[in-house]
This record gives sequence, structure tokens and C-alpha cells, in this order.
Amino acid sequence: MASKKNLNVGMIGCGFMGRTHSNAFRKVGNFFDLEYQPVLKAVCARTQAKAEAFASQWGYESTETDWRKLVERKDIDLVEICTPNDSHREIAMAAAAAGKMIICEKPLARNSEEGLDMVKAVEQAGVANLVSYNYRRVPAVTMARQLIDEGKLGKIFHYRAVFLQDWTISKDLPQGGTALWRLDASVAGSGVTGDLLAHCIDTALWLNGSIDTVTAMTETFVKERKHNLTGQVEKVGIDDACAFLARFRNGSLATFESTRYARGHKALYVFEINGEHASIAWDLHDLHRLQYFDHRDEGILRGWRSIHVTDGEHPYMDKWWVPGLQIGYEHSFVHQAADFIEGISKGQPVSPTFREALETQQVCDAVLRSAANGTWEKIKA
Ligand code: SOE
Repeated sequence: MASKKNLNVGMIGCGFMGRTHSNAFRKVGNFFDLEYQPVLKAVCARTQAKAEAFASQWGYESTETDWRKLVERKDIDLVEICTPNDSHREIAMAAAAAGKMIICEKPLARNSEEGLDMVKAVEQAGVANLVSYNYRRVPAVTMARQLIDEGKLGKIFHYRAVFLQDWTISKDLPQGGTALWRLDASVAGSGVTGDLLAHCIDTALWLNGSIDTVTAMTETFVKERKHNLTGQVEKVGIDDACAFLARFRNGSLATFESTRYARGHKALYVFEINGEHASIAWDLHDLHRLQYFDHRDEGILRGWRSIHVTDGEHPYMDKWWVPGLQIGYEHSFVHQAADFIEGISKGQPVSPTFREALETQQVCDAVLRSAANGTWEKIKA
């Protein structure tokens, strides 16, 4: 077999997402037969101690504490942006200008204006780019897309999605800083809308096409929290909960809901789609299963099927173990890395590109506008 070419990865950020992406690049070459072998070249963190600890844990060859230095290094091919949202734009613009390929953690940016700058930068530079909406690449979710593409559902009437968590209920939880930047609106851009509903919106746009209009409500249940960086009690600017109605361009109606105040739920992401002939449903807590109901089945046998998406003919599954043995959350990132590398080999874009992810950002913006104005809002392209 011909020897593989190296793909030198430069990771910026050492948090939860830095780990998921590093793990994916370490494993992908073992399970997928790819032209390029990722090499974990450099990792960048704010402090030398943190960068070194991460490098030794994950096998990076070198460290940086200034992301600009990493982006400018000649031995880096791909820049991974796994930092809080307020730095995505600046890093992506510099990486594109340096001619690097980019994978950016979701959401693309804090808002569409920042996102659009990033789209222009990667398109002008002609560099491969992808936003990490990993749930698309859970095999059962990828299979949902296949069933829809094959026309199994027929005309789609309804789309329903929720993403529920409960980790911010305590009033004593501070906002801001390394672990809690998701609660600081100036860093995150928004609360559950950009963090959790962005996942639901990305999946929905991918499965059901564009959204035309939305009407939303948001609430911030805890209005003030101590800020970790200033030590002061400050106003909370994020949405703790958001629910919105949407009309899709294909005529279907949708409801979306997300909160970090659903006691008992840690990461309950579920969606259901109802079509003329069939319905499908998926639940992150049971992520290797796809629920499917087909009205065309013989009458007395009609019912919901729980498909264990673990057979060799199911998406991605021939790359893993033997039929019947399941995979999990981390593997969605491995699939993403594999698809991205295949895209490089073929010279083809891999979804969602920055431009495609901008649409999710535009829906998020419309949702937040609607919640602020109490109006139906059109998605601004
Ligand atoms: C928030 O708690 C979070 O970690 C999101 O930021 C991720 O995108 C989501 O997949 C799980 O929850």
C-alpha cells in the first residue's frame, strides 16, 4: 500500500472540544483507509503548563501559547479552532490568510456578521473549511437523512426538536472564565440558542431544508451572577431557555425548545419528523437507534420499529466492530475527521462548510430578534 501523506494538525484550545477533536484525529487513521494520516503537530493553550499537560496527554509534538504563532507555522496544514466563540472569527480570518485548512467548533461565530466575515475569508483564500456540528455524523442521524433522500417519508408535515440540560439551575453558579464562558453573553454570543439550538437547527436544515420564518420566546431565569473574571455580580445576558416555532420552505411546521433548566436532563437531544408515509425519531440518549414508523407496512403489523443502527450496511458502521456492537458520541467526531480528510483527497467541500453553517447562525439571529421584538422574523440571508 502506498505510504500516506501527513496532515499536520494545529489545535487551538484544550477544553472539552479540544479533547473530542484530538481523540478523533488520533483514531481516524486506524479505522478509515485515508490518503492522509493526521499528525498532532502542535497544541496551543493560554499557559505553557496547560499546553504541555494537554500535549503529553494526547500526543502533540509541540506547544504554543500564542495562537498567532501556531497559525503562522509552516509545518501546520489544518487549524482546529476549539476555543470559546468570541475568538472564532479572529482565528479563522488569520488562519485563512495563512492558507490553512480550518475546522471550527460550533457555532460558527457569535452572530451572522462575524460568521459572514469568516465565510468570505475562507472562500477568498480557497481553503478547505468545516464547522463541527457532530450530531449529523451519528450513524442513526445520517441514516435519517438517507431515508428522507430516498423519499421514504414522502411530504414532510412536522419537525420537532428539543435539547434539554439542567447544569445552570443553581443561582450560585458564577459566569465567565475558562469553564463557564458559555454563561457570559459577550463571549458566547447567546445562551442555549447558539449553544444547543444551533445543533438542532443544523440537523433540521440538513434533514428538512431551509427555514423561512420563526417566532420565539426566551427567558433568563437567573438575572445576575458573579463574574469569574471581575469578581463582581453582573447582569446575565444569555438566554437560559428558548422555544420557537418555525415554518420551513417545504411547507412543514416545526417546534424547537431548549433549556438548561430541565431538572433531570443532562443532554437530552431528541427530534421527530412526521411525513405523509412515514415518521422517524431519534434520541441522543439512545443514539445508536433510529425509530421508524411506516404507514405502508401491512396493517396488523404496523408499528414503530426500533432500528439498531449497527449493521455493516448502516452509515459508517462497516468501519467499526462486528454487526450488533454499538458505537457512541466520540465516534461522530471520528466520522467528521474521516469525511473532512476524504474531502481533501477529492478536492471537494465537506458539509457543513462555513457558508452552510452561516445559515444556522442566521436562524439563531432571527430567533433572538423575534424573542426581543415579539414578532415573526424572516431569516435574513
Ligand atoms: C453544553 O453543555 C454542550 O457541551 C454544548 O456546548 C455541546 O455542543 C453539546 O454537544 C453538549 O453540550
